[in-house]
Amino acid sequence: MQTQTGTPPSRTDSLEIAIDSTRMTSELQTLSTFTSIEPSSKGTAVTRIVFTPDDMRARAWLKDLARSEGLTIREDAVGNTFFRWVGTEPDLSAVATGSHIDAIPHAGMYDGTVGVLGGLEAIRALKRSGARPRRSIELVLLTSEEPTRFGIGCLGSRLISGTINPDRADGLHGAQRGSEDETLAQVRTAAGFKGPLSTVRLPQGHYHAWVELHIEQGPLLEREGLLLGIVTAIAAPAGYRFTIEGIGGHAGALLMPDRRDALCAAAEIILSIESHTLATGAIDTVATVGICDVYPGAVNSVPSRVTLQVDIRDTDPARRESVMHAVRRDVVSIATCREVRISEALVNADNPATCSPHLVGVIDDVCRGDGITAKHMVSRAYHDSLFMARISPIVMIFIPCRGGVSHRPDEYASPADIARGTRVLAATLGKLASE
Ligand code: HGY
Ligand code: MN
Ligand code: MN
Repeated sequence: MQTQTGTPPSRTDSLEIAIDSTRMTSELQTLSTFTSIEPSSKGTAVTRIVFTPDDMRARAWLKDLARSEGLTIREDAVGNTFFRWVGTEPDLSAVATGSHIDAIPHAGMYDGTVGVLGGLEAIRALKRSGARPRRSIELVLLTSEEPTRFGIGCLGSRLISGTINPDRADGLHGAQRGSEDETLAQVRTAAGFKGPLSTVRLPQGHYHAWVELHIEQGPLLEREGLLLGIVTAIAAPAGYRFTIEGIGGHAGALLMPDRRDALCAAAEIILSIESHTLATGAIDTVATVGICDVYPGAVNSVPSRVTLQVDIRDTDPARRESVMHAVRRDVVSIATCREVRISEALVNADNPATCSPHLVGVIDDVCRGDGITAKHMVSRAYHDSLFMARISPIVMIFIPCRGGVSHRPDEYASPADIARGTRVLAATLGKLASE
């Protein structure tokens, strides 16, 4: 059977794996409609926050697709959903693939979804090829990869890997303005996911291997004219929340010498973060202040309280910490000079992950067989794989995305690149499931 993409199907151990690219393109398009569609001149903007009606409709649609493929379905207490193709030796540890379908506000339609629908199509392609895997192959939809709703990313895979305390997770409050009163416990229960979060945990060795397909979310593959990336390491993210408390007042009557302007102090902190990050001279050290909440937020009122949410990442956690130490020294002097109170709260500080050399080698072999020159590379975006690495050997497959753009409506990956990545994924899963 020839693949619809017109490119030769991948061969693995005499199986002919053909990807139905037309169907994948249509399914990605359908999945992108489960959103509050914002008019955007730059492509299909997607907003799909975890446990919202859009997310729940998308999950239901996906479960229908999986059911029609004869996969068994299990949902855990936080909504991680496991679609399993049972192998001929079901007691063996399974081979897993998966990603997320939640999307940050005004995002694109490929981040995460390529890994979920790619995993489903990889299973379908293996079934069509006549493969009879020894090990079960499991597609996993992971809950809340994005930090939008509860302020910390990868909640589902953190709970699977025991990287977050279940009680702390259940007690997380809404991180979006106006949602501070809701907790994860309330929201997940209302969405139908009940039971203690401690039951989400999976043991070391639960999976034989974990392989995630994802868009690169960076420009390197396209810039170097390469068609596929094999991730060898995932950078370590950390999140901090700074609260600056000054004295508010009338924008006209409160004279400058009497001011304790919280936003001006916050501005100095933001620039301190940027300058100390640049001062490392390391391209792998990145920092962002993506949220700045100003209270009371009136044009004619001096800001009395500001909350900054900081996202800082590095392949080297010690270097990441050195940036924060330098920022803290500045924070002390900013607080003193401006007579404001500045407090810091840790959201998360994670270690990087190294991908399994064996799994990297398996994908190298598949790519050689397909005549694909693959690039070994670091992922600076974090992914659920970062936490699945705590319980399983992992690897990621990257496909190019136009201009390296992601987390924007104009995020784009071509049907040919998606089909190629899916075919390599299918061949890899087929090989691993016969180990
Ligand atoms: O922020 C990240 O790296 C991921 O896309 N959530
Ligand atoms: Mn993302
Ligand atoms: Mn993602």
